[in-house]
Amino acid sequence: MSQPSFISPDLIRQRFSKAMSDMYREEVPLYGALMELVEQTNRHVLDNDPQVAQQLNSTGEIERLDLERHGAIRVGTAAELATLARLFAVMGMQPVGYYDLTPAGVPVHSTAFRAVHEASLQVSPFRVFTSLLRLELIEDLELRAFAQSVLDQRSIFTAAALTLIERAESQGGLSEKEADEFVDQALETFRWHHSATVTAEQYQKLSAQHRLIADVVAFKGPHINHLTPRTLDIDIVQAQMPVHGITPKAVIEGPPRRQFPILLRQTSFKALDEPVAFTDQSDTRGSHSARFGEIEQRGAALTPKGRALYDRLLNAARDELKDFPNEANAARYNDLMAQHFSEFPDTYEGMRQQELAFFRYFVTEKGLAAAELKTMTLEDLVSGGYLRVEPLVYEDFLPVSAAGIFQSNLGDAAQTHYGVHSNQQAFEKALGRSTIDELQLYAQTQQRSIEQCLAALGH
Ligand code: OOG
Ligand code: NI
Repeated sequence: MSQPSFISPDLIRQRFSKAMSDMYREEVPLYGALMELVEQTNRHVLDNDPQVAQQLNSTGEIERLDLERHGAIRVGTAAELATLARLFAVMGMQPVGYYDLTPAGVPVHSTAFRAVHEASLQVSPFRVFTSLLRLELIEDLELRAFAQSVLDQRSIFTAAALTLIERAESQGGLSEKEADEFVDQALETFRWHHSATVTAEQYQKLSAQHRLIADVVAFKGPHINHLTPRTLDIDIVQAQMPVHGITPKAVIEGPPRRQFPILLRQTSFKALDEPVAFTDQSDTRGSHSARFGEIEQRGAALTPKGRALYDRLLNAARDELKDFPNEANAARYNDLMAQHFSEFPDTYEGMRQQELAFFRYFVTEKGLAAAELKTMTLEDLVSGGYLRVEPLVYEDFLPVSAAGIFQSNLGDAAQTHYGVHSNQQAFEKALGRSTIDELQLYAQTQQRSIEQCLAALGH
């Protein structure tokens, strides 16, 4: 029997990401407006900033830029999370990182499903920030039991999606035709539903406990709540949003503006009020707000040392602000961030020398032409111009930023204080596997690139 030919998981992910974007553009017209603004901004930056254009060209990132986006979903049970992990695995996406959102008063913990190898990321960097509701944080036991029973009754995957997941697992992949069907079926899990699964009164009770609990429990599935394009200049987009009738949140999350971007900067517009029908209503006279718009700018991935410095400076600025950033203190927050972050070197070479960021190494023309380089160290090769470096792009999320994004959509009233904290073990038990440490992935990519360069130079 001939070997069946399977389509690569990377291509399934690429197709799925496109299908998701098409679906969301139809569901949320403002998403289309935001995409246009981001495209215009990116074109403007590429035309006017030769350094950025050159960097994106030389790393190949230019090819993924227009495809690049992340989505976010929230699920209610361990079984849902575990099956999602299997669904994402069909598309080559693994759970990377653990994010605890309870310090921000949001009763979830999360991971990001994404591709893990640089070659796969190049085909499609699509990621999904996935949160699991922590029902144990609902203090009202009756309400907790009610939420659990509603969640236990729903099935968020189509029968065909489940069959195709099993087939992919047992065959070791999917054929072209199966992959197309898988994309169609998987998409159904993330679709918006105008009809809720609870009565208006039940919804109110869940929502009064926490708006996020209502969002997870009262609907048929984990509707995608935003899909975020990557911009090359988030400050331009932030300033342009109001011109396009879109109101951004008060501050951009993440590091301040810099010459050489690091990690991740994000901003969003507030969730829309959307009509829904509760089970005791015949029409969509109710309303629910969950879906919002977000944009982000990605910069260099930081080493553990760089990340510790980032966390220290961010905390120092926030401590000095003495409050969550908001409309009233936004200008002061931006000043404090700029002051504190002046300590973080703002050149790639400075970050590399101090081992604050991860890099990818490339052999230069000069390196290829040179004969005897065997005795040179990596540093000699870089300073001699035989190798050049580009930063590795940060592929993950930031817990403080994620908290800010959650909060701007839930309203400040939603800042609950939870006594419990992170519980990665419980999360991984629900997930059915451990999460991958993102720092190791960057270290491996950097190491592979060094080894490839040294091999190419005959070391
Ligand atoms: C996720 C919020 C976090 C990000 O990019 O950090 C987030 C959610 O609201 O479900 O999207
Ligand atoms: Ni997001």
